Parts: sequence; structure tokens; C-alpha cells
Amino acid sequence: MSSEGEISSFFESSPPLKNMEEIVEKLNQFINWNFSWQGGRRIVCVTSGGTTVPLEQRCVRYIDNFSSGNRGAASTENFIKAGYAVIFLYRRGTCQPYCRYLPDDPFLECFEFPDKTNNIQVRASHLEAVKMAVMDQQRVAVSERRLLKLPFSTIYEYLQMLRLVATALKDIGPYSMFYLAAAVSDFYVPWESMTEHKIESGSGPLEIRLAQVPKMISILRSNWAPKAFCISFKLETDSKILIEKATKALRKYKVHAVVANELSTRKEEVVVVSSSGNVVVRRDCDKPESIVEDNLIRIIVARHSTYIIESQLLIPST
Ligand code: 9Z3
Repeated sequence: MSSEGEISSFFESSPPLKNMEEIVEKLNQFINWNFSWQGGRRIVCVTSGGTTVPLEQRCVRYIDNFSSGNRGAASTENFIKAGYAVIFLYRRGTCQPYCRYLPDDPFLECFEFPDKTNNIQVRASHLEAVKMAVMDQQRVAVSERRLLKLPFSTIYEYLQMLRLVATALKDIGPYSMFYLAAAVSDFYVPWESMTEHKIESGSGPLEIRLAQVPKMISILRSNWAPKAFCISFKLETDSKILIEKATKALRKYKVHAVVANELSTRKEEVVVVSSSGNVVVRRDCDKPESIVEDNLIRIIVARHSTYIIESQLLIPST
């Protein structure tokens, strides 16, 4: 387990966030709006996509962690459906809520220029997907103000932003949730030992020593947002060790549940590992449009409801 010293020295040596004041202001406005709305909405921070590890301070090359962002985007849509406000902390360029059905390759295929006038229109084949994306995104993010998107790229940005979100959510305690689906780097090059300029090639093989990224989940649980409901993820490629690893993570980080998934089957099945036992969650194979997140978020929301009730029972009445 990472010590508090390792964690504070990670933050002290990180390049500071360029737009920290702006992020804090957006977070406070979003949380105040949603928590004062008709008695208070629940707020979940969904993390999504992989973090990068730069190899140079003026970064040309970096190490990446695999994640398309599909899980985070689909989960966000389901949390919104369940009435939550969502802080979507996502890797720049990865999958976005309500855009999962749009072609990204190439996106311009959605449009046509039919009559040589200045009118561009959406092709009939993509009309439904584009309409859904625009309408849902407008309604949720703009009219209802229930979706706040915060982008990151590097491990340094991600962890600083997660700390800002946790600190901002501290006061709403059990009504907040962390749903940590981002694929977070385990190893990194400490900023002070990183070369400033592009690493030169042509002088033989490159040797880089990577340090271990301090595990922030335990400090999130113990200090940053101790009353929040917290779900972490465990990804493995070897299904034989998956449940054992997830169970270890559950005990070590004292999260409320760990969602265990194997890389090749992650869209079909996950296992929710918690102190009340393991539950296998699958997508409904008889419904082609069904996704595993529909069933997963239903379970997580029900558990969050129980957690809120139990937390209220713990508060002594006056
Ligand atoms: C996950 O396990 C996510 O479910 C996926 C989703 C990244 C597999 P996609 O974005 O995939 O839909 O393509 N996320 C957590 C991965 C992770 O880094 N977990 C750490 C670990 O396994 C704990 S924080 O040690």
C-alpha cells in the first residue's frame, strides 16, 4: 500500500494543472446546482479511458493504457437514466456519452451535400443516431445541467483532477459515488527524472526506469471522500486470476465493490465482487441492443440506495 509520503511527493513533483481554477469553479457550480435541485440529486464521478505516461517533458512519446472509453460512456448514459448527475472524467479523444453509435471512422460519412446549395444534411442512414446524440446531449448537458465533462491525458492530470473532484464532493458524503472505470497507469517516469527534450534516437536501445504510481484509491477512501460510495474495476487478461485479484483489491482498498472484467469478454460479462458475495452480470443475449452496463448500473444504483439508507441510520438523531 502506498504511504501518504509517497502520495504527497507524487503530487508535489507533478506539473501543475494548467486550468485548475476553471475546473474547480465548474465543479463547484455543477455540484451546487445538482445538490440543491429539488432536495438533491445523487452525483457520480465516472472515470473513463486510459491515462498516458509521458517519456519527455515536452512530450513526443508516451506509454498508454488500453481503454476505448466505451464502458465509461455507456455507464454514464445509464446513470443519467437512473436520475444521477455525472462528472465524466475522461481521456481526451475516447468514446463519449450518446455518441457510441456514431461512426468515428470517418465521421463525415454522416453528412451529405444534396443539392449544391449551402445546405448540409444528415444522411438517412445515420439520421437516428445523430438525432439521438444531439438531442440527448443537449437535454442532459445543457438544459438539465446533469453532465459535466472534464478531459485528461496524462496520469499527472488524471490524479490531480480526481483529487479535485473528490474534494469538491466531500460535503455531499453518501450521495456521491466514484465509479472508477478508467485504466490507470501502474508505472510512470517521475517528472524530475524525465528528460526535457525529445529523446534522441540513433544511439542504440533505450533504457527507461519506471517508478510505481502510488495507489490513490486507498487515500480517496480514507481522506479525500471517505463517505462516498466507491466502485473500482479490475482488468485482467488471464481469467484464472481475475476473481482472486479483484477480491484482494476489495480488501486492500476497502471499496464497496470491485467490478472484475476480462479483456476479451468485457462487453459480454463482468463480475461484481463485494463482501456480500460475487454476482455475475451479463448483457441480455436475446436483445441485440442490450449492453452489459444496463444490468450493471441497475445493480450498482440499488446498492448505492442501500448504502445511503444505512449511512442515514448511522447519524445519531437529535
Ligand atoms: C476497466 O477494467 C474497464 O472495464 C475497461 C473498459 C478499461 C476494461 P473500454 O474502455 O474497457 O470499454 O474499452 N477499467 C479499469 C482498469 C484498471 O486499470 N484497473 C486497475 C487494475 O486492474 C485498478 S484501478 O489494477
